[in-house]
Amino acid sequence: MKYRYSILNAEMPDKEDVKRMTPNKATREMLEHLEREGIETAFDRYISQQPQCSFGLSGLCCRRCLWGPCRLSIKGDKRKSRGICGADTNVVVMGNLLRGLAAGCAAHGQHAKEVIETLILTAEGKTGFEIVEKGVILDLAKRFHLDTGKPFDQLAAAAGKILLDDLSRVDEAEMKTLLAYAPQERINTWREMGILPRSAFYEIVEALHKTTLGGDSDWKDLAKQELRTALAYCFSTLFGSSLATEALFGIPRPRTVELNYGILENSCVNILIHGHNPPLAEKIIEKIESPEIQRLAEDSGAQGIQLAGMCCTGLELLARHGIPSLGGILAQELIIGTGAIDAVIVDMQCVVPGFKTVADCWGTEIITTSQSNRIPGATHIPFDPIKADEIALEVARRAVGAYSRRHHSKTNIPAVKTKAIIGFSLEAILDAFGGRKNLLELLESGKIKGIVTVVGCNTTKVPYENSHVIIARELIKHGILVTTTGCSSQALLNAGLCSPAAAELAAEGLREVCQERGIPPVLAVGACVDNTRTIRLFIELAEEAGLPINKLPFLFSGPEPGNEKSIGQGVTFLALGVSVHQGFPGPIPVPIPIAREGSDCLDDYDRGGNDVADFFAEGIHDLLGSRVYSEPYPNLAAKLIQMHIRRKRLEWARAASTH
Ligand code: BF8
Repeated sequence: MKYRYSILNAEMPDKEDVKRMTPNKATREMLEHLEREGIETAFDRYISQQPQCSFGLSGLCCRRCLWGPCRLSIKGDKRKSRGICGADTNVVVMGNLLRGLAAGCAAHGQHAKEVIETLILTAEGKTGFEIVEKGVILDLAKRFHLDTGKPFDQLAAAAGKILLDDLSRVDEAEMKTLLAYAPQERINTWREMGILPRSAFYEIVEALHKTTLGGDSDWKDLAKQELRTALAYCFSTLFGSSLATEALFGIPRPRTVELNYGILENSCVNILIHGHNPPLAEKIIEKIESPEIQRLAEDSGAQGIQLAGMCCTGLELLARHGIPSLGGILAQELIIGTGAIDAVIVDMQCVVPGFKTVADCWGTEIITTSQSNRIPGATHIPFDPIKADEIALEVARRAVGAYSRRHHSKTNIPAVKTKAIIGFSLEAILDAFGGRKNLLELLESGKIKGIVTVVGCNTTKVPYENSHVIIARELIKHGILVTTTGCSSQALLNAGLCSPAAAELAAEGLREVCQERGIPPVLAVGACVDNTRTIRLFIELAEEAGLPINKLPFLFSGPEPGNEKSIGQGVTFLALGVSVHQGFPGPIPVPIPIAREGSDCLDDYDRGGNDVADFFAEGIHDLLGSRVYSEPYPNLAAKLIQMHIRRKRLEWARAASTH
């Protein structure tokens, strides 16, 4: 590893490290191909940013007001331990973390808003969509204590309005989705701590308000706002998006798929669908199958149309339709760099600006469809749920029309394909294990040692996808079942860990269970908002055990944090009582080492301190029964997680024997 950050006890890779350590052969091939072509990607721009600012990396840079930026130091000159306004390191670190969480909550919040609005308009008969999973609405209606004797469409609209209210309420009231899904023990704990939220949008505003110049200077109160905002994030933006999407487009069921770069076809129109919000994408794939669009493709000389997905819209299409997804956030420039993508249709979030530059090198058509995500030079055809049919047709025509402009001599498609089973919704997981009672018994007997959800983004700060794959592989090797979402799931899918054949890599008990049931030891659960499925699984199992979630052998791991959205994921699980492992750079700050007194060696550091980091590693455990483990190196992280699972199993056995 080339770049060492002694103060953070971390190392970052150069591009050679990435090529050597990334687990997907196709990634390596594409990095080399683009290097030969002289095309720059995020992996190059990351090198040109070295060395990165240590203040920023450790959360000690405050640029919230116009007096700053202030760079706080905890060593050397004492006068620099506070910003110009007098804020100390705790306030700055906690405030930065809270602002990051609020931004992530806003992203998922806008996503939730669009899909919930589509649900309501559909229930009112104003769109060309249908509510295909009626059971989701009936279950919601029961949980929300609606009059289930009412006509279905009225129930659907009423349930949708509650989801929307939980997203945007300003008045003082408790969130109905939270009350409907969270375990009573947690609700009581959160109420006692004073962290029950009003709504996502309200808590975002309050988070920003509290962190303005001269606002809240009590870091412990900011920590409470962090937890409150995370609960709003979870029970509104995640639950709202995931449930409304399930109602509209169906609950995924397991199916076998083939994915990775090799599914692209030189002789077909290749269309990449990218972003997070599936309603328009659902309509587009419907239109792609229409005779008009198929004929258009044929007329331009193509042998067919190959759809592929990326990021979370890709994962939604993969889960429901088996449309292969190709990669996570850092793969977007590489995928376009194959030269085989004729058009990219993007909706919102995780669409990096650099990808347009790569697209321009190949003449790839970019079509943006969200008012929130514009790209200069792209074709913009904005989504409107009421006109979704005509918009989808226009987008499909435009995308297919791009095929005739492709330079066929310039394509480079890595011939790598991977098999996987996908579609493990909560219902599918429970079915696969014969119900929650059976799954709990498998956990209790130790055939399955624990369940860890490995999720989240990619970052250039670690060798691309290496941490996800090493951690998941080590966990299954030690009998721990893994669920996965987001870009992490893409890494694990492409690495073959979501294939039933991966059971061979698992410890004996887990291997037997997977082989008996024909399932993989790593279950691809869906998009990032579908972390709700793992949350609901943990809630179901805790309910079956008659214990709080924090007593069971579960853990959340985010090995390669990147987007601000990932902060809320981790803090949500913490609030639920599930401990969190964060890789590097963790959204939750790690203790900052202090240079040893009298030593002039730059690498001679003590562990140091930081009240905020200590709170997340220790203090929070007394309140919620969970804690944060920070470990950048994946092999060590896997060991740490195994130790956590072992400790939880011992506690569980002790609790059972005293019952
Ligand atoms: O919501 S894992 S980089 S794609 S934020 Fe984005 Fe992170 Fe990927 Fe989907 Ni999630």
